[in-house]
Amino acid sequence: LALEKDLREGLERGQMAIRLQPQVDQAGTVVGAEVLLRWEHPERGLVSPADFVPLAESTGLILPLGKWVLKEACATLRRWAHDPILSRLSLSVNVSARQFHESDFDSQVLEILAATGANPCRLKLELTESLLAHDIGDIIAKMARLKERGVRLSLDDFGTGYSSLGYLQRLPLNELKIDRMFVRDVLSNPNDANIARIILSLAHNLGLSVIAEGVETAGQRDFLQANGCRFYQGYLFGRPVPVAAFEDGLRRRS
Ligand code: G
Ligand code: G
Ligand code: MN
Ligand code: NA
Repeated sequence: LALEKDLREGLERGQMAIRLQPQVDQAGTVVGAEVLLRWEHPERGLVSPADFVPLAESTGLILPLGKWVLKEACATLRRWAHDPILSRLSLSVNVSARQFHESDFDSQVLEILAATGANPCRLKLELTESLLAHDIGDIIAKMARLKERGVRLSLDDFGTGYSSLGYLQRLPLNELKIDRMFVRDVLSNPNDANIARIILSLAHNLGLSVIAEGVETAGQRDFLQANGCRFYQGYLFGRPVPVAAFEDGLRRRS
């Protein structure tokens, strides 16, 4: 497969890059960022992970790729550690199911944290619901080991998958992330509005914080805020940008 070979070479030749998209609190203060992978292909241009993560998953390339993203994120956190503004931020890294189910995934993360010297409390892992369709005891053990060391855990794309409410209670999570599918029409579609409200009340009953993604308008933000949402991500607050641009933006803001 041409794309597979290209992707393997792309990783080896340094064509991977990360973008950071701000995550804000109710006051609009940036509290962190989601790390979004990009492939800067010499001919294809900027390729979205939506177009290569599925291939990377099926070929196993997601394992070195996922490690690379984690290293970049942790190296960035380490670089920020003594900055008065940036040291307060967290970075959220997407973890694919195949990556999480590697038998030593938890050890890999802890090793990267140790090697880079990043503060584990500043690292958040975004796990997808689909990842839960496995031996739940094993999943909980891995999550617990990471959480014990201070790593924060978020359940991404919440509401789109099959997570049973029974499991949800047992998972050592810190945060639920409301999928942008429900945020998009939250003001016009009563069904989506209800789902958003249910997720917020469920999360708060479980003692979890909630971040809404895909927030594009002040109206969406206001609705979510009125229903108890405290953290937001979306074009209203900022697009995914290169790390240097993200840092410059924050220095200008404060
Ligand atoms: O940024 P963008 O909208 O193009 O991302 C498309 C999809 O790719 C999203 O579902 C996002 O979660 C996923 N994605 C972005 N970066 C990573 C990454 O580093 N690892 C994995 N597994 N998925 C990622
Ligand atoms: O699956 P995941 O939640 O990780 O996907 C994150 C993706 O959502 C990123 O690729 C990012 O580019 C995209 N995204 C972020 N903010 C917005 C937004 O406000 N609107 C839309 N349509 N997409 C967004
Ligand atoms: Mn995500
Ligand atoms: Na999502």
